[in-house]
Amino acid sequence: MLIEPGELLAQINSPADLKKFPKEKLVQICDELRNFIVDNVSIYGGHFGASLGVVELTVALHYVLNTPQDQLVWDVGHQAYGHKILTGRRDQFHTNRIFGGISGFPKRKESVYDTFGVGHSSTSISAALGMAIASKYKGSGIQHVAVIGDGSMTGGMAFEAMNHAGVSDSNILIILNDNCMAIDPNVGALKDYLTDITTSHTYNKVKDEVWKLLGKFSKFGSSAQEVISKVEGAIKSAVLKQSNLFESLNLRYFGPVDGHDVNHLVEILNDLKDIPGPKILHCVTVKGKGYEPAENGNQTTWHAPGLFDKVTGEIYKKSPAKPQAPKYQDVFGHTIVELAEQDERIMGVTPAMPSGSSLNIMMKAMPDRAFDVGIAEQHAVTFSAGLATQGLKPFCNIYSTFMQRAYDQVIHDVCLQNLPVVFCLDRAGFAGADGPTHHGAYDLAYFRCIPNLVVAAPMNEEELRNMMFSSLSHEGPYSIRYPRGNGVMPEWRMPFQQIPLGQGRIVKEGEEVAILTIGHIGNYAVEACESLAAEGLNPAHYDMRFVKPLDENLLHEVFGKFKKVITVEDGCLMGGFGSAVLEWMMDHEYQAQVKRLGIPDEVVEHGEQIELHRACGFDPDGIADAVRSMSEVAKSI
Ligand SMILES: Cc1ncc(C[n+]2csc(CCOP(=O)(O)OP(=O)(O)O)c2C)c(N)n1
Repeated sequence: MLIEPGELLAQINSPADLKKFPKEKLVQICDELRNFIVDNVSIYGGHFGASLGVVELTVALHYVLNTPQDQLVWDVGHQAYGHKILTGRRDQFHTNRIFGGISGFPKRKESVYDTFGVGHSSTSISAALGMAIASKYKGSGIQHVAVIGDGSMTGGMAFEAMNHAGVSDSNILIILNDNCMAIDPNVGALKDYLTDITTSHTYNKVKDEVWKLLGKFSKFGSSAQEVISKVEGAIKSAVLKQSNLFESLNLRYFGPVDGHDVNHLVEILNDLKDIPGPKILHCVTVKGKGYEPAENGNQTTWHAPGLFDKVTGEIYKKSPAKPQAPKYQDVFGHTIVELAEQDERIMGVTPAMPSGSSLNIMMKAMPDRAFDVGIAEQHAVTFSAGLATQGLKPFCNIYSTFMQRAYDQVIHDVCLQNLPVVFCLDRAGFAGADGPTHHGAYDLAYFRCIPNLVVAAPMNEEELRNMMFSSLSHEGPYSIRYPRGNGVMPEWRMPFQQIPLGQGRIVKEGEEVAILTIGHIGNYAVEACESLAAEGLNPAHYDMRFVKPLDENLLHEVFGKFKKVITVEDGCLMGGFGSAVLEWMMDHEYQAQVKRLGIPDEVVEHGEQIELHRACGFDPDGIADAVRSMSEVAKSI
């Protein structure tokens, strides 16, 4: 079903069309844009609250800037739906995040208006600064704007970039979109600070005076600029500098302003165009603005609510007839509490993903033992290392894709010192609709080469629990990766059992071909074996459980018995589990025909997980096909 845009939005196929409207029409355009987002996301899904919160900012930016020549960089990009709709993608918007459709995030190859590919947070200031300095070097006078949320501002990269921007002599404009939320409520001292300056009366009074002066002078060219600098210098350095974090980094600070007053935003952005140097505009917005349930309800739920009834605000829930297997993240969330009740060394750490990782269960049950440290993966890892030096047992839960941020910390701060941190890598393997920026494709390969680090992956809920339990008696770092979504065991609360380090298991005896799997994807092999049985084929199946250390006894058994081996992993083929098996085979001078199934060396786009597994040939049919293609029995049938 195609959603009809409103009367004015229907006429906007590019920012140039938007500019044709007089300022008086901008409020109506914002309303229509907001409605279009609500209509589409309620039916087709996607991120929600963040885009509603920046509707006015998006319209104002495209109204004032000369995009795509002027460079607009969105941080994370989950809030850029309005931007996509105004920049020529209105009629494709219903394909957002769907296999073969447009991406849920800005993407350079999708549009010239998407100046920088995003998905991971806190990159926008660095990227925009690079662009600004490049344009200065080339002598072009274009504008550079980074739009960054208060959550993303907690990421170290944002600070590193501001530290550079403050001495850069560039004209970059940073827009801080402050809605007090990350996915969960934002955390940390910066959040408190932003709340303070947003609500302080004295501060705002002084700021308003400065603003008025700037407004008066900025229109009158360069001599006026000098006056501004002097006035600013006198007032700001006396009153603001000591008290303003951004000013002390040499960024001119403007705001806080109401991020939902589109006409005022247009005025301000026009004024700021004439003010040289690096600057920051602090906009106060409301996540979910304009859609009552999202604005006033649970903003975390409405970050990405799934499909919902636009009129009643009811989020559709599947109510399956028979009991469902739980999500892996919930098995983690409940199990860590269960273990922590028995073992007082256990602590929980998440960088800004309490709900996504289900660590919020522990944060609620044991608030002094579970920490949301902000969007700060590097810090989360080294902070965990610090806890471990003191005899504690931190479980540091980070999505596989975001762990890429903290690679050096894993090596340098944890593994070289052999500290007993347990890494739980959620969303490992294909992430699904979020696409390539979020696929947890690389962790098996990038963890496998680090000394001391155990690399484990459960095939089901019971194994996840037992690996968490077993990691407690391990003296060094231990990683456990599991995918997004549900497991396979509705009855999952089994008593804990030790899994000896590096011990795999045989799932099914068989003949001719052996399938070796790692992690949850092993369940596809089970399905494949079932369908092959109907054809008279009987491959063996091994759940290896560990990529490091590999189960050498099991591998001797496999390569002693089978001359045809298939490895399956929901991870990159280069350097991953299959590579580990091949290396082992060569080192032990076995000869076998080995077929590796997994993620190829290319950027795999977004889609449902099963669609992507199918596209890469390791869904149940793909595994069955691999067995058929290797099997002499199959050829003789
Ligand atoms: C490096 C990294 N860690 C975690 C995430 C997951 N994530 C996506 S959006 C988001 C919250 C961003 O908050 P903010 O920047 O304030 O934007 P808002 O959603 O509030 O508009 C988080 C933590 C991410 N995208 N990148």
